[in-house]
Amino acid sequence: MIENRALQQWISAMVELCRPEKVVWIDGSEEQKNMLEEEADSTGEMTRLDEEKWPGCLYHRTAVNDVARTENLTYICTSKKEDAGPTNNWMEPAEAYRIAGEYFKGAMEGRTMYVIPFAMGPLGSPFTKIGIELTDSIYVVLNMLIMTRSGKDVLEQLGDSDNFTRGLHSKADLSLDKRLILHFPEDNTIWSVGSGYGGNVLLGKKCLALRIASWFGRDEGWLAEHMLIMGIEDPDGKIDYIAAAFPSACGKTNLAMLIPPEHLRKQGYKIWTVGDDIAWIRSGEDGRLWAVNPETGFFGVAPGTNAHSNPNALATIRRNTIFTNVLLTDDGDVWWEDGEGETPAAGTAWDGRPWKPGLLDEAGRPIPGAHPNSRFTAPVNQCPTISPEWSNPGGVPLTAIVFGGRRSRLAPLVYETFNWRHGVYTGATMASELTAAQYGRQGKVRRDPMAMLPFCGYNMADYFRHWIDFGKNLAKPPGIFHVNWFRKDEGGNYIWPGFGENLRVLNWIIERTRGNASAEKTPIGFVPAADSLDLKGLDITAEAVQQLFAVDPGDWLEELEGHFSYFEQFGKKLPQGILEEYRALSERLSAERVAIK
Ligand code: OXD
Ligand code: MN
Repeated sequence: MIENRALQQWISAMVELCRPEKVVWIDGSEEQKNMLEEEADSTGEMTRLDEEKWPGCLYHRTAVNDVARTENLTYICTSKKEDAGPTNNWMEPAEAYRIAGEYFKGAMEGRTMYVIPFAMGPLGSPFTKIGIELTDSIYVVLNMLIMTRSGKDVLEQLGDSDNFTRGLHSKADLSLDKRLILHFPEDNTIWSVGSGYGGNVLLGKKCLALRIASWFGRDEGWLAEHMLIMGIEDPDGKIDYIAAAFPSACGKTNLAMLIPPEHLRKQGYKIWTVGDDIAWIRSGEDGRLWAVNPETGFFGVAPGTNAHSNPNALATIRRNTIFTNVLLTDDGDVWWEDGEGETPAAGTAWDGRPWKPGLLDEAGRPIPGAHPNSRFTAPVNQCPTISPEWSNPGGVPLTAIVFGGRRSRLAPLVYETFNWRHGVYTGATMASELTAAQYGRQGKVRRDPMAMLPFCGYNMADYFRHWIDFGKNLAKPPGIFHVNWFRKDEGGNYIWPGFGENLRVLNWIIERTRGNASAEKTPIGFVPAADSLDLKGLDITAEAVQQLFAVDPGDWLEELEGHFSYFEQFGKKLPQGILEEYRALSERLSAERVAIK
């Protein structure tokens, strides 16, 4: 099928290592996809859902010990440890190949090795990177067909070049003690073994489009970011694009597909979805930043997706979608907590056990039918709000970059940073409360710079430096903002209604970049002046609004201690610019505290 020598040699070596029974090339055709779906359904690896309710949809359950990304088993394998930095697990490359090589040895015996040529980014775009994933999982193939541009067009584009990411994946025996997700940026290689969970095994996504791509971005002068991209059309038909970084499961998919509340819809506001998870960003000749979504699918969290939180996601997943670890009913229907429709009387839970409503665990807590990190994989172009520009090889121009976290206290609903470098500092000190997408205690606050903590493929201090340098020569840099939809009052209730109403905040951001919205200066940045944020029709008291925008210098000085201890781990590598921002912020806060006293 192909004449690329580098590709042939690499595949031969991997075949020798993994010893599959046969090798099947994925060509991207509908016929082959149908055959694979048929096969997955007949072996029980996947289950076809009811054709009427869920046309073209399949269901899959992963092993119970394999339901989220395993960050503790994810490594950056560089010759020098300091190139991976203190926030990544590191393994010496030869050692990593040796250990994982043992796990891969004969791991595909009796199985098929699928060869998936895939592109991240539109074919022919200067943004695009090509990868080849070898895998023994049909589930991976069917997901990659949704999430990436895959098949023979990609091989044609690759030609005889050896410039492609070499991805090897085997489920092996799925045991946790033989699971490793290894990145070798110096070799443009990814090895993933012992898992079948999307974030660990769809190698185009987190592994290539973030970890490996961030490494290339540093060397080639661009940014690979954990960001959604969306367009906001105003009543005059002008569309502004923003890219926004939030840690996993903080609602990026919901925001990217937001439905304007009625009064804004009536005025003519519209949302255009470009991407929900990853943005590759380059500077254009016009001095602006341009962003591309390298993916072609959404791999979204199912629980909590309902007609209020995200009607567009519901419309997107009506067909040709793969559901993973949600509840399955006997008649081929799926369901998840905080979703739509009536709770089924019975079904099979994410862990394969019979389930019915009202089941409680030993501690008396409800047993969920769907895993909290259960997912849907759906094609981007089925989204009702998909932007006509989503596949534009040149990307879309960015008006603003938004950072956000899940903070019950401290951070105001929105603030604008003073300039690019202060914006970088704000991104670098982002923090969020943990959710189900990560292992660890839910609710605990962790620092997650630019939402890239689990995804930056090199030393995070060098990443901060790259960000600072990247902004230096931009003639028209986007504004950098911070948002927090999750602030709570003393009673523990969210103050801001969120969801569609977040558009009010995005509008303020855009108006601010146009010089139209007034703001008040605080030590951490500009917050909306009274009456500057449109609150028409919202059931929110003046006192609550005040709480939303409050910046307490005492609390922030405490927060700053957290910044400092976080930065300490980077030692001398921490860029001077970050330290200067830290000092300046500290001085502004101290002065403010004195003024208040
Ligand atoms: C994701 C994640 O799946 O960030 O997108 O974990
Ligand atoms: Mn993500």
